[in-house]
Amino acid sequence: MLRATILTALAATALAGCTTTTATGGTAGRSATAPLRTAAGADVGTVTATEMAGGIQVRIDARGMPAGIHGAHVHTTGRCDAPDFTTAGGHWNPTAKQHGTSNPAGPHAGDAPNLTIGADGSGSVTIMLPAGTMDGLLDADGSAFVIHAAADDYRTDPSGNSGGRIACGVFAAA
Ligand SMILES: [Cu+2]
Repeated sequence: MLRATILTALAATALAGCTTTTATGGTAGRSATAPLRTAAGADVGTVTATEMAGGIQVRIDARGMPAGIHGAHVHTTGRCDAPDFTTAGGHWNPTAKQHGTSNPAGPHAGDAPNLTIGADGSGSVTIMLPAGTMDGLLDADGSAFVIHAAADDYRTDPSGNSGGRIACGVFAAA
């Protein structure tokens, strides 16, 4: 009986510790990375997410991609099964909004500005996801970063008319 009481007390202490850490922002600075791969398995870059005071900063470093403007988003499930990456699910949307920063009912937490790929096939951008948290990004079913074939119009629900999914990466704690 005494032993059970002590264990219960220890468990309560551990839970309180977690809560305190989150409430005080003690988790700031945690990061996660997602290796971007095409349907054929080619390595086409890396996405790095870092928790900050104003949300999650996401840096996309892409290479070996078709030149042009591409929609780019955090998707809700950490699975990137070729060839179409539909297993990544829809956009990360814990607050049940519609798609796009130009949509009055938006945006999704996972919505991000378009990625511009140059003539050499590479492109980089650093963005901020103000509604993002690392606990949400790395929840039980994880999350993935997806690059699309076409530009995101920032307005059309659910995916901004950004076309097929040409690269995908699953976030893992770094
Ligand atoms: Cu997307």
